[in-house]
Amino acid sequence: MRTQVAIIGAGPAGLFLSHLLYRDGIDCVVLEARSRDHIEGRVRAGVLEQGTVDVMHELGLDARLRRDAMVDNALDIRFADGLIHLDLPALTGGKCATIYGQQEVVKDLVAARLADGAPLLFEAEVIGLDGIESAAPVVRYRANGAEAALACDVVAGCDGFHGVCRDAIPAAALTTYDRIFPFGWLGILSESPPIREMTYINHARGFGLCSRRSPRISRHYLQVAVDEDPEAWPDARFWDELRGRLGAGGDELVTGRILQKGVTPVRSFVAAPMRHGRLFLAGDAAHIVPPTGAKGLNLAVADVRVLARALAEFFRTGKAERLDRYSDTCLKRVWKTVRYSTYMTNLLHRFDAATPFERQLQQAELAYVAGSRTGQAMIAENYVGLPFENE
Ligand code: FAS
Ligand code: PHB
Repeated sequence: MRTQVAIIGAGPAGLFLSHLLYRDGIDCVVLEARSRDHIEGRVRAGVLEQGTVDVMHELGLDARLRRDAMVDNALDIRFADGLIHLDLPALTGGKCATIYGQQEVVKDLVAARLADGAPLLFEAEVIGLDGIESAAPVVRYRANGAEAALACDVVAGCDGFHGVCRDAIPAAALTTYDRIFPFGWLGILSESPPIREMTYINHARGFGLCSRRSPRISRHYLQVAVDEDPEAWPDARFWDELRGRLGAGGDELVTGRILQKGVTPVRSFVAAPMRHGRLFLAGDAAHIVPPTGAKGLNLAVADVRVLARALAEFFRTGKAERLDRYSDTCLKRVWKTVRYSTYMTNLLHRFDAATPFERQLQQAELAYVAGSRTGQAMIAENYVGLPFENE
């Protein structure tokens, strides 16, 4: 097979890129290692920035989102000394966040790609990239028990943190930055109505988060040990601990059947540059941000928005200036997002190794935000999403 752009991975990065390129008349093939059911069943992120919603609207893919999504006009932070209520539109000149599960986004983008009759191969695992430093790279993959090759002009590495694309870049050409936090998030999806507001919790026993997916489905998280076994958390234990960490807000909590439970590590990782020859990394293949900022999916969209524009220029005019600026442009927003996600992670979690001084500092930061419109506006403008970078 041959195409202009080989996209590795059908997560948000790969799927959004495929639609942006298709709209611009650029041939691309998406190779996804897992099955359609698997990728559409993966419960992950849920908060969409306005920029992400705008891209879905631009692509004409937001019909279900407009029907089913919830709008977040506020954000609550509960801590020992009280409640910080962030009125998002008032703090950001009218902006808000949209709640719509990542798996719903994936379903919408997969359905549209298949409806276009555009190539999206499931259970097609990429096993190697050849010639990424040449003008004619080749992607080797395994499908239906046989090996195959896809010749292309450009490879988009959208295969997530555990994919193969980042490793195809020579170690000497890559600088990585890593911070692994000493805890994980135990997340559940439950058949229960969400509490009134998206609520972050700083509690002596650890962080908690009460989120939502719809008026009937909630998404809640508890800070746990990094190697916590989800099976050590029967439903009753999860609900009791979350109610305890909610404190005064606990009486709002309605329990229900838990549909999914899992532990996610909390880490920051950045690989730079996000490009090597004709290979361009996007999304989790290039960076991981702590889920505290609800940014992973949104950052993936921001990357491929830049990449799609650069590829459109390249294929239309042969000019590579935007492609040459791709990594620097994306990394500006990546590092600002790592900053915000790290700030919120440090603000809200229990750090066992924290000194008494550091614990006082954390409580003082919360007290400052509680009394400062400036401090609240910083959180709000990041939560709803920073402006896209001008490439
Ligand atoms: P993804 O990992 O989504 O997609 C990569 C795709 O590439 C996958 O479908 C994979 O199967 C495929 N692939 C991998 N190797 C391949 C190969 N060799 N050949 C072909 N295909 C291959 N973010 C938030 O904002 N909030 C959250 O609450 C949150 N929770 C998360 C929970 C978990 C368990 C995880 C892992 C991540 C979570 N994230 C969260 C981050 C998440 O939403 C990512 O940021 C988002 O999925 C990034 O999208 P992609 O870059 O497309 O990567
Ligand atoms: C979610 O709903 O999955 C969610 C919300 C806010 C976060 C992280 C995850 O900061």
